[in-house]
Amino acid sequence: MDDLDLSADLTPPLRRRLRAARRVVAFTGAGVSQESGLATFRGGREALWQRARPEELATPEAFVRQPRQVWQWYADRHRTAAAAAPNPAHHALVRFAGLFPSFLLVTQNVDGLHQRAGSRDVLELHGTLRAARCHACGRRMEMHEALRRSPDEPPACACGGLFRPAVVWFGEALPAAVLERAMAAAARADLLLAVGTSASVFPAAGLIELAHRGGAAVIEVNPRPTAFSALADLRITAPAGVGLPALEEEVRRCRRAPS
Ligand code: BV8
Ligand code: ZN
Repeated sequence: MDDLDLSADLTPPLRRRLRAARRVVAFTGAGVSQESGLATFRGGREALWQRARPEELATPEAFVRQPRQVWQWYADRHRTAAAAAPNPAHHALVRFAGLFPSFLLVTQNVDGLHQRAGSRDVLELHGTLRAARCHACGRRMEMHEALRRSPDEPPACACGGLFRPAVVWFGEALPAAVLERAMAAAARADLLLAVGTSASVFPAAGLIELAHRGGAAVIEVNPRPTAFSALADLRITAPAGVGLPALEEEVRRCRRAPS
């Protein structure tokens, strides 16, 4: 599937909303990095969780119980993310930022590909794989430095604690300021793009409902349905690397048209 023609999918009311939209939020999940070769968490054959269940690896309890295994899983994901390249979906989102007066990219991903594609001011709700932090005192270090020092087990901190990836695990609170900013933007948005997310993890997934309740148009870009598909004003059932450039084409057409 190369070019996708969405012209028949956009109703006149939706076109009017796209033309008038001023405040836009893009909310992304693992699916936006799938075409970069990174495994998603659920669904696909290669899904990360099929090899290991979330509670086994992405929780503080797992880290305390089996620090080496958790560290090695993230070391592996850091290596694959560092070797991956942003795909057309990431690049399209960089261009989207220039189409509206206000645009905010909120991601659940920890792979840093949005930033490497050139997106600025990315809100990382679930932290980042590019940094490590001490599980006891919070001291931070670049992940590549932590892995250089200790590829097979978590490096020890001067405080006696162990370094862990600076991601948010299940049962851990999301960074409060980041979540508040994302929620405030979603509640005021005219348009929310939900791209490549199963919308199955909270409180992040709550952003979609929040935007919808605030009156935003919701566009979902995902080859498969999700729990929030019913809220969507438009569902683009295609890979994000195909669907987003096609949507960008329609948005440019709507916003060039005389108001
Ligand atoms: C919290 C970071 C409370 C690490 C992740 C019991 C105890 C505590 C909490 C809970 C509990 N039970 C439930 C909860 C809430 C829990 C939760 O939501 N659980 C779920 C499973 C029900 N949430 C939490 O624990 C959160 N914290 O509640 O703390 C608290 C409050 C105050 C004080 C203390 C505590 C923390 C949640 C964050 C967990 N961390 N990751 C890491 O990455 O390893 S979650 C993990 O799943 C990823 O971050 C990911 O972002 C997230 C969601 O997954 P998606 O990104 O959506 O990816 P997924 O694979 O699911 O879907 C991919 C989609 O893409 C699919 O729909 C597919 O169709 C589509 N796709 C595929 N290819 C493409 C595509 N789309 C487009 N193009 C393609 N090419
Ligand atoms: Zn420490």
